[in-house]
Amino acid sequence: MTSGADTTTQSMIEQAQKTLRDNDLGGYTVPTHGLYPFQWNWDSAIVALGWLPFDETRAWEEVTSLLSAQWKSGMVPHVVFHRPSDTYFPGPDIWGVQNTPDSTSITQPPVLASVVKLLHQHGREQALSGEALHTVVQQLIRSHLWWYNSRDPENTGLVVSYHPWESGMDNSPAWDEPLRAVPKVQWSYTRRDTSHIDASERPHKEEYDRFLYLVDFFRKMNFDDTLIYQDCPYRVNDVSMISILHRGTRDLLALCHDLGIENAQTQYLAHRMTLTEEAIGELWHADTRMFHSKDTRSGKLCMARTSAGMLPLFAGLVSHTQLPLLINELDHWLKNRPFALSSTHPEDPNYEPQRYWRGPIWLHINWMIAEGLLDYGCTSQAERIKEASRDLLYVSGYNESFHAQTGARSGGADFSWTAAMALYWLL
Ligand code: 9WN
Repeated sequence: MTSGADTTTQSMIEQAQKTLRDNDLGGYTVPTHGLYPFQWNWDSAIVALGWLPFDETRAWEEVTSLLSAQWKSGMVPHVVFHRPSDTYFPGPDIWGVQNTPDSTSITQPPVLASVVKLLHQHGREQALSGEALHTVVQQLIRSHLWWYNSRDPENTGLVVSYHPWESGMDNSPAWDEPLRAVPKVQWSYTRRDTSHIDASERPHKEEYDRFLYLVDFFRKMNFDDTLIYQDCPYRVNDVSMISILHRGTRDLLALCHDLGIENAQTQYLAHRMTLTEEAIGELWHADTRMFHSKDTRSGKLCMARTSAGMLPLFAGLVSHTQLPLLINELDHWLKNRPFALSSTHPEDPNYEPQRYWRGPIWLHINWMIAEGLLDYGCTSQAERIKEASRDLLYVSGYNESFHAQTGARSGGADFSWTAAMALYWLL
């Protein structure tokens, strides 16, 4: 006889699998229909983990379809426009990239290498192996070499991001200051996001005006990495990007080691990791006792307190002196809050519990922080974040994100990465 709890869990699993199947457009999974009708980079990486427990072949297809859009330079784009749709803005006409398949000209946090390592490690059928697996690993090596060479050409140890969309945390208050230096685009446009979702949950027009200025700028620079590095008005050491890249490189090198791939490229990646380990302290602030992004144009830290500041845990970049201070901050953040972890600290002046990356909770961020906590032996905090994440599923289902105070839906419904986190991590 199955208990009530088992029946509920079973039906949650079925619902999560159905969410992925419904969002499957054949080889790639859209985040949700309408609002996001294309393939997004870090969404697909997370979604591959969700496919893993019930369709391993399909999990690998998510990876290979994303990598099919890799640029000659090695960059894996942030959105791949495999087929047309008019429910999202800006589409391929605005980006002006002419590749096959079509894509945007920027990237997103490179969590893919860590995911590939997990698929290889936990896959029961070894659904991708031999030559095909080697091809994926070579593509990832090229991607990570591109990251370091084109986003940190001066060997500072800290790569830069050129657009809030690259961070995947579009309107985080961390970007308020660096975005102010970006002019507003001069042409008029019609947003599509606010026809799907209430405007109170989305970025403001002033932010979109600047997002679009940058899109134009990349096009005017002919997408040239060197020119963009020199002249981009927005150039930020994004602490989440840096942490995810660092963890990804570590996982990629471990995978290479298992597969017997050791050469000048892997040695070079290992060297780049040491540069990051030496430089990460620049992003630590003694008063807030956490990590922050840095605006490389002004040289100032972005002082908003955001969940990104916990991601160095995922990368193993927190020193033993910083660890107790950071954990103390986390404990305070979690204390007396029914849900966790808000994307912006509730005591930060820019906190808005319903507005996208200024408050709502995102489960893939929780997963990365919890993984990092486990690596550091902080099991009670990891368990607390995991339980709080599970609670959100039971309170309001497979949403894009969750209102930081009520746990209600924030953003789109029937969302792929939340269903994936349920299947891989929570249920
Ligand atoms: C722009 C798809 C993506 C996520 C990002 C999230 C949001 C897009 C948007 O949706 O960004 O890339 O139009 O708001 O911020 O993290 O990958 O789910």
